[in-house]
Formats: sequence, C-alpha cells, structure tokens
Amino acid sequence: MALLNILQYPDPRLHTVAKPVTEVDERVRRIVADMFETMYSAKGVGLAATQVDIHERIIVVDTSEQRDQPMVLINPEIVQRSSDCKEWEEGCLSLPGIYDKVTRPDRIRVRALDARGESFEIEGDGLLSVCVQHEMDHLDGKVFVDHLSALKRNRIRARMRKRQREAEAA
Ligand code: K1U
Ligand code: ZN
Repeated sequence: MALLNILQYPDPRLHTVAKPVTEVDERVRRIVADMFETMYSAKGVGLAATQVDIHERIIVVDTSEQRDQPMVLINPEIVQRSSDCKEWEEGCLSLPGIYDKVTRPDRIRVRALDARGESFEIEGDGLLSVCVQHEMDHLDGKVFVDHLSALKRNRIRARMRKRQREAEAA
C-alpha cells in the first residue's frame, strides 16, 4: 500500500470530472487500498479519487467512531434524496483547517459497486449522507467552497494561496 499526495485547493485538477470505472479489477482494488491508507492517515472520514489526482469514479468513506467500517463506492449514483435539507459544517482534506456550512438533502439512497464489482445500495442521513454527497461532488469536479458565495470562496482561495507561498518559502 502507499500514501498518496492529496491535491490542495485551488489546484485546477480538483475541477476535473472523473470517468466511470469500466472494470473493477486488481488495479482498481490497489487504488482503493491506497485511498483508505491515505484517508486514515490524514484522519479524514472520506476521500474521493479526484483528490489524489486519479480521475475515476471511486470514493472511500468511514464515518464510524471506531474507524472500523470502511466503505468503498465505485460509480456511485444517488437514486433517492429527501426533499428536506440540512445545514452541516463541512471540512475537506484539500482545504485543511477551512470549515463552512453547506446545505444538502438530509437523507440519500446511493447505488454503487463494491470492491468486487457487485452492485449494492445504502441509505443514510447525518454525517454519512453529508460525506457521500461531498465526495460525489469531488467526482464531478466540485469542491465544497463552490457551494459558498463568491466573496467567501475568493477569500478562501487567497488564504490557501498565501499558505502555499509561505510553505514554499520555508
Ligand atoms: O473529502 C474530504 O476531503 C474528506 C472530508 C469529508 C467530510 C467531512 C465532513 C463533512 C463533509 C465532508 C473530511 O474528512 S474533512 C476532515 C475530518 O476529518 C472530519 C470532519 C468532520 C467530522 C469528522 C471528521
Ligand atoms: Zn473534500
């Protein structure tokens, strides 16, 4: 297994739309294993392949308290969403230390392939629902700050650029 580099906002590669996985084979399972290692090491609850510069529709999630319920979703599709929405404070491993509120459907039902290429469905609300929707946005080239006002997004982009300049100078 390997730790992968997580792209940092405003890297333009974060806006790439990922392609569907055509075959769930050993190559895909290796990507999944590396993504889990990277997500757990960064203490995240989810990770999309886009964030590690792999533009295929793969996400990994573990929202359990014990960090012992890994879930992989390949080619995920939302098949049902509640009409009631909820506001949640979101974070992102591509924008460390930046948090803001985003409103999304409270409950979703998602169909995806697992690591053996078998189709399954999950339904959830709370952090699981928020996290899966946030990761699916990544696969469509969307970052959570794209849900915020242009003013907030520009401030965050400037803050991230300043941080990167300082890191390069150090
Ligand atoms: O996509 C990512 O970068 C992962 C992201 C998932 C996420 C968490 C919370 C709301 C929306 C999306 C994170 O893991 S952020 C960092 C984090 O560790 C965390 C945040 C909230 C609760 C628990 C952990
Ligand atoms: Zn994210």
